[in-house]
Amino acid sequence: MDTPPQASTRLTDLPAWKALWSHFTRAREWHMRALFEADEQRAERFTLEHQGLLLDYSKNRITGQTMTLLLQLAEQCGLRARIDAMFAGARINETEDRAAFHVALRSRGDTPMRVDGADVMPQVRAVLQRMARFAGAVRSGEWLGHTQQPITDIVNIGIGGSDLGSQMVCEALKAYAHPRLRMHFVSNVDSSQLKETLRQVHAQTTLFIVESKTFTTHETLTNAHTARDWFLHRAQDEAAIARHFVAVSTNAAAVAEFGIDPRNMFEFWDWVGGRFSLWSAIGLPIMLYLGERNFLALLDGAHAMDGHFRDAPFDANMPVVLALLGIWYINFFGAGSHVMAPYDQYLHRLPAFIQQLDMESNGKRTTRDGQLVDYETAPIIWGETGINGQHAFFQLLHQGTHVAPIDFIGSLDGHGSLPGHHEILMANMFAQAEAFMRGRNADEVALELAAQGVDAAAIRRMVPFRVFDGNRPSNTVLLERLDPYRLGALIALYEHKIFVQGSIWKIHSFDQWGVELGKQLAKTIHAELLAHRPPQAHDASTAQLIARYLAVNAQRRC
Ligand code: G6Q
Repeated sequence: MDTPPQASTRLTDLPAWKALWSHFTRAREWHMRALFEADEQRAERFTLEHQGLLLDYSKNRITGQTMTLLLQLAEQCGLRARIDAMFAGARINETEDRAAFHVALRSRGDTPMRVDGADVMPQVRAVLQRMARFAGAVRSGEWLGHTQQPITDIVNIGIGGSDLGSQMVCEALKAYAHPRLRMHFVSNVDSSQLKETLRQVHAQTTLFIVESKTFTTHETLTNAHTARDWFLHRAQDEAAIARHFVAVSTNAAAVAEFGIDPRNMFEFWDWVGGRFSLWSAIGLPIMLYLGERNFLALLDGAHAMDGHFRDAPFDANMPVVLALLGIWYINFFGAGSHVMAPYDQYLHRLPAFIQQLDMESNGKRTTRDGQLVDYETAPIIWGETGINGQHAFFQLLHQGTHVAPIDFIGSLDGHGSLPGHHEILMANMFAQAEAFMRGRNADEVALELAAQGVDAAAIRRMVPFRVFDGNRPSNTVLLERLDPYRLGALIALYEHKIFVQGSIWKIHSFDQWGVELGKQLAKTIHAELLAHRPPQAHDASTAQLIARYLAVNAQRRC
């Protein structure tokens, strides 16, 4: 009997990897049109459904054999053990020596979820209850500002993982929002964002949430200090801060030092990664805007996807299948990017959110045992609402030279849409996916032009420009409707997809040393711009830019 490959074997030495390469030499010749014609059951065979989410992955350059080999790859990479380790609260974020235990945040019921032997669920539930009490008080109008007026505006100050998730969810579920509350998100240290936000709000009726896991992030603390000064200038009373500033952090000492009463701090834990944190107290803006019930439904949806991911066999497992398809294109077809195309205006921040989730998690080139990879890892994630993309960059996707798989995401239930709109929206989504798959060959173009009465010579001239090769892969994810539960499941689907890919690439998906480096470097130059410190040895370009900046600003100060 063959010995099963060890999880430590290099990816490129695995039997399934080699088998996939030989399979690829045939697969790259296939056209999906022919695959559909050859198999009436194809759509059904390559569709999965779970918790109100349907994934149709039939418009991919795959056969059953491709999926079998990809699934073997997952097995040979030790994926099962990786999933078990994540759900067991193991320290899988090894370079930061932490668990990556966001699944505990949405765990429901009484099952203990342990990190280092200790059940984290009592603290998770306690914070959720505090969040719910606070959100309930703000929403009901029981929580008043310092002049006894109810809160009308919430300004979230945070960046990256302490911004994008809450912002994306608040936008996506606006239809569920409290009618009195307006949400604002300030992440950029460019003061124009804060200035424009403060112009729209009143100190008496605004609640600021300062969100930072570390409470050391320069952008966030600068914005928070400026907002505090703005507020104090108007309120003229330090005690009023307690009615208008709350913090979400793991760093209680820094919160207290900033001047926020620790009783107004909502805590989370080091085992929650920034980009996986919207389910924790970092989701406070979501709870405030949408209410406890909707926040819990979001957690429930994610929890249901967690159960599916942990328990479903890999061939019926949505995150695993999505991940493997990505591997197929990135590592074999050489696709360098992946497009997110939501056909739903409410999901307009989803591409940006998934971009961080994926690129910050898997944008790595060192394997978990410290070797450089000899294969590609995370693709560049980009995108925009599909309907806008169609009138902009889809041209390249249809007829350009890059292979970029696309995820189409839409909802079946057009309830709440203005009459006539939803059908047009969804017709476009289905049509685009069909066009990317089928394309339009020279005969079809010629026939169409002839039917329009175009003469033969003109047809010959026009055909090359109007031919679409098709064979461009896409997945379609259909939500029964865009509600908190399905959105929770959708986000968790992508979180797990990314984890599966990271596991196969044998990289650390839960650290982000690239982000840390940027944080450090800016500090040195900042001190130089303030002229607190003589310029360090920089390269000639950086030195020149700093000198030019100093010269202009010195002139302005004179
Ligand atoms: C996310 C990243 C990063 C982080 C921000 C903000 O996974 O670590 O985007 O969320 O740099 O960090 P703080 O929450 O510590 O301010």
